[in-house]
Amino acid sequence: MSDDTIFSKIIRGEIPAERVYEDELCICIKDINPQAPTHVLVIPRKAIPRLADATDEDKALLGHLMLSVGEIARKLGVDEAFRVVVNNGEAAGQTVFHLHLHILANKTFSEGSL
Ligand code: DGP
Repeated sequence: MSDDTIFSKIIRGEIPAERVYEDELCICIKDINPQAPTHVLVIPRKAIPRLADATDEDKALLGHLMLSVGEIARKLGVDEAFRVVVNNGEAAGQTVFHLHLHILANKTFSEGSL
């Protein structure tokens, strides 16, 4: 698995993406293939391939990503109802092997289901 995924290229500004938020540790971009009216990706600048590859060293970063989700949801005006999804591994639907959190909102979610 290469560290040099499409997301690393987006972080470096080599490939364009619509950024909705960024700070020293992460960026947030609109998903190119949205699965909901609001669908953005929170991507750490550090290239961790999968959530399962994160280590103790990444504790503060993972906390930062979760807090950023809340901040971004508020910024987008969707903080009353959104879902966060992390696909880990090809069999779970992961296609880009650089950790990212999907934020999905502005759609009707069925109660009690994923
Ligand atoms: P996942 O299946 O969890 O690995 O999600 C990868 C997501 O990344 C998928 O929803 C589509 C999105 N994506 C892939 N390539 C690009 C790109 O070049 N630009 C943007 N904005 N999103 C991308």
